[in-house]
Amino acid sequence: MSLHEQTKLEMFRVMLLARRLDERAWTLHSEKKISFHVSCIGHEAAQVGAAFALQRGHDWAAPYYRDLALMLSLGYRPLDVFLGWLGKGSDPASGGRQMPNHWSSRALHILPYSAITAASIPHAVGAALAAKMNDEESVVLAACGEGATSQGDWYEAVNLAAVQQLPIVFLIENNGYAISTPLKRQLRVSQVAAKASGLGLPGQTINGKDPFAVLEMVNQAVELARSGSGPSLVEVNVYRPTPHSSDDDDRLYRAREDVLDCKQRDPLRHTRLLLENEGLLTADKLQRFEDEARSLIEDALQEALQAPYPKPAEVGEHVYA
Ligand SMILES: Cc1ncc(C[n+]2csc(CCOP(=O)(O)OP(=O)(O)O)c2C)c(N)n1
Ligand SMILES: [Mg+2]
Repeated sequence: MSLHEQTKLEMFRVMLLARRLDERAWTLHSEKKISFHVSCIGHEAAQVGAAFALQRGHDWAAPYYRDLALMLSLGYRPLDVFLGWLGKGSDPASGGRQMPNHWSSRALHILPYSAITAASIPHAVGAALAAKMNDEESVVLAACGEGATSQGDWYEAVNLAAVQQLPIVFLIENNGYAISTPLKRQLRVSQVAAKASGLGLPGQTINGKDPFAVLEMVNQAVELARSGSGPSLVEVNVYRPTPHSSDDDDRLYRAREDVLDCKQRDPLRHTRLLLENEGLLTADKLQRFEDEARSLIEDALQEALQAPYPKPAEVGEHVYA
C-alpha cells in the first residue's frame, strides 16, 4: 500500500519543524540563553519515519536525547521543548530539573530518559512486559545510538525482550560516532543489526535518508510486535554533521571532509527532493511550511522566555533522599 500523500507531507512538515527548532537552539546557545544542546540534525528522517509507525498516546516510546524530531512527531510541542531547554518551572518533563533533551510525557506515553546511556532500554523492556501482561496491544519503541548498544544494560534488556517475546522495537540511530569514538573502535561487526541474531530477534539495517522507507520498515516491526510475534531491531544509518553536543569540539577527532560528507547526505533535502519530484511539494507549500515553522517556534520561544523559573523553595520536591 502506498503511503497517503497527506501523511508524506505531514512527515516532511515535522522534519522541517525539527530542523528549524534545532537551528534555533544553536543560536540561543551562542547567545548564552541556553546552556547546552545536543542536535537531531541528520537524524530527522529516521526519527520521523519510526515515530509515525506508532499509535500516538496508545503505544509507548522511550526516546533518547537526540530524538527531537521523534518527540515532535509524537505530539510534544515546541513550547514543551523550549521550557525544558530554558529550565523553566512549567517544563512538562521535570519542572526544569532535568538536563536539556531529557524529555518525557505521561499523557503522550513517553518514558523519561536517564543520562546513563542505555539505562532507558531496560525501562522500555519493562513497559513492554507490562503491556503484554495487561493485554494492552500496545507496542514500545526504544531508541538509542549505536554507541549505547555496547552497554551491558542494552544486552540484558534486549535478551530479556527476546526470551519473553515482548512487544518492542529497538531503534538504533547509527551515526557512526559515540561522541569522539568512531564505529570501528566501538564494534567488531560493521552494523549493529548483526548483534540481533545472536540474541534471537530479527535485525535489519536501512539507510536513514528516506523517512517513508524507514516508516515502512518500522511498521513491519511494529506489526510483528503487536501481533504477539515478539521484538525486532531496526538500525537506521544516519549522519551527524554537528559535534556530539555544544560542549564538544569535533575538530579534535574528525576530518572536515567527514563533516562535509554528512552535510551532503542531508535527509531534509533528500525528502524535499523526493516530494518535489512526485509533484507533492510545490514552492508555495514549502514556503508555507517554512513560515508556519518560524511563527510556531518564535511564539513558543517568547512564551517560554516569559515563563517563571522553578521556585527555590521547591528544589527538594520529587527528590527521593
Ligand atoms: C554509562 C555512560 N557512559 C558514558 C556516558 C557519556 N556519553 C553520553 S552520550 C555518549 C555517546 C553515545 O553515543 P551513541 O549511543 O552512539 O549516541 P549518539 O550521541 O551518537 O546519538 C556518551 C559516551 C554516559 N552518558 N553514560
Ligand atoms: Mg552514535
